[in-house]
Amino acid sequence: MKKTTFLSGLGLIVSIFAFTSCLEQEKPINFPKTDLTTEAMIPMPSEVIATNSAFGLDENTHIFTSTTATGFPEVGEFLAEKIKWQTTLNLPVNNSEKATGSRVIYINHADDLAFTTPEAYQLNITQDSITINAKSAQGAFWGVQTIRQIIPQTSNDTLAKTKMWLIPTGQVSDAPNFGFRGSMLDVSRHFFSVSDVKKYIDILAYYKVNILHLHLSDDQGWRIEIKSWPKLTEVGGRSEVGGGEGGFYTQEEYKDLVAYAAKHHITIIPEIDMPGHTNAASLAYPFLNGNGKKVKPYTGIDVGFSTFDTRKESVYDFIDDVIREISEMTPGPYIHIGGDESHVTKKKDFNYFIARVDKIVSKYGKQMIGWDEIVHADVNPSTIAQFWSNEKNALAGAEKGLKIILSPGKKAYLDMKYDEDSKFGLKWAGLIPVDTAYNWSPETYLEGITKENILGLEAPLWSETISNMEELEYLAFPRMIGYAELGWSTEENRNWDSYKERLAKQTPYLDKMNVKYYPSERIDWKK
Ligand code: TNX
Repeated sequence: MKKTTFLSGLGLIVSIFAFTSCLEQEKPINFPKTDLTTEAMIPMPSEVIATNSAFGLDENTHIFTSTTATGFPEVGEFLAEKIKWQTTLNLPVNNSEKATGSRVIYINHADDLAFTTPEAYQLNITQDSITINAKSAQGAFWGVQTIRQIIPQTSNDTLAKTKMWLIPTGQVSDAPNFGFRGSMLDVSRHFFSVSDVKKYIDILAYYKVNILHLHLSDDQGWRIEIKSWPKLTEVGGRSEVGGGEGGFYTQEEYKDLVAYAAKHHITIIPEIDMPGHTNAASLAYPFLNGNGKKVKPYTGIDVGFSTFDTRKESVYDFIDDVIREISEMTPGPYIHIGGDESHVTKKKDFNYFIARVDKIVSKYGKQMIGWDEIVHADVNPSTIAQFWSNEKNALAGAEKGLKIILSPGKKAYLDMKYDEDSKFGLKWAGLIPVDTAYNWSPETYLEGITKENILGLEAPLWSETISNMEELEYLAFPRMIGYAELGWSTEENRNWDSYKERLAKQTPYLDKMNVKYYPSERIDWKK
């Protein structure tokens, strides 16, 4: 272990004395041999060293955190909550009065470590203590996920008087390969409730995903309340694919989702797709429409027929209001403005439109993201292009110096069927079985694009064919777990044979979360 400052704050020091004196009175336990390197951790950490003994997590274990560093006590509370869920143990957090136990988990702010990114963490597990060192609460939070993944399912009831969950000892040093690791949910084609999205966030966080992009508007429905334009949700929110009732998030609900994501160290990226994919907005306010046709409600799944009128000033006033209200509710740095498949917008109008919207997004202090079609417009150098299908666009974007998010349809589209028999999904980009989803490298996928050009990786889940959580989970899992590893682990730490073994052992977690994942036959699921 490198030199660290474990002990921050007098309270922590006092409590450790209390623990040490208790420790002396306890009989040594003969722990069975363990091997931290063979634990089913996903994503695979950068470095794992096993020391072959165990930390006995039991009712006498206490959690302490740095108390002055922002967010650390909350990370401690989060760990306590999840340990309770996993084991029923009710562990005190930063409570030295209750400190009668023998084992401690420290979540420690370690500023002096040469962590390369705020998301890095180190984990040191001995028989007596587990220490997470991190320079930010986010790093500590990812360290907590690693701990959760190595707590065994069952306790060992023969070693001591109390039930003990034996955590293998050793060290983990870990940092993400990409700082942007995301998933997207299309809540427009079919609406998904706040509680559905929260469940998705829970699972993403467990696998260290840090971005959730919400596709909030499309031809079939507008899903976010905009106070200055109320008909967007009153009229535009009342439909979805197949004729269902639709729905939308009030601003309060959206803020609640953003806060829930933040508690899980996940940034929400809101997307308002334009100038195409705008039938629902134009249905609410017909002056926006630029395709020359009468606007009617749309519940089909074809794309490319709608457009805003890009040459009308009032359209930009409308967009200014929408971006302002959304920016005010979104603490994250990004606003996604869509830009895909605007097949009925003339090229020069499209580029004019994107450049104007780019300026509006900057005006509200945000960084714009658009689908790869936006790269030909005159945009800010900090604007980001999301590659989904057109490699030339991605290259042109990179040549301009724009960062690229990789979401290649053929590899990373969660809405593609696994195989011909898949119950849900589309197949325009091909079939994507679990191994195809995993076996590619973001670093080298696009010729001419290097790691420096890449912001990160995102796997989108479009919802034309799914309308409830069970169907969502069928398409998202297990593939999303593989994308989490592709985003976090370096190329030398990724390997299908190792991954498929570790994936097979995710069943206790997925089952306990009641996730209806697709039980691919390519995985030897552990029951
Ligand atoms: C293409 S990907 C779209 C979406 C569809 C998706 C279905 C992208 C930027 N546009 O509008 O939902 O295919 O797979």
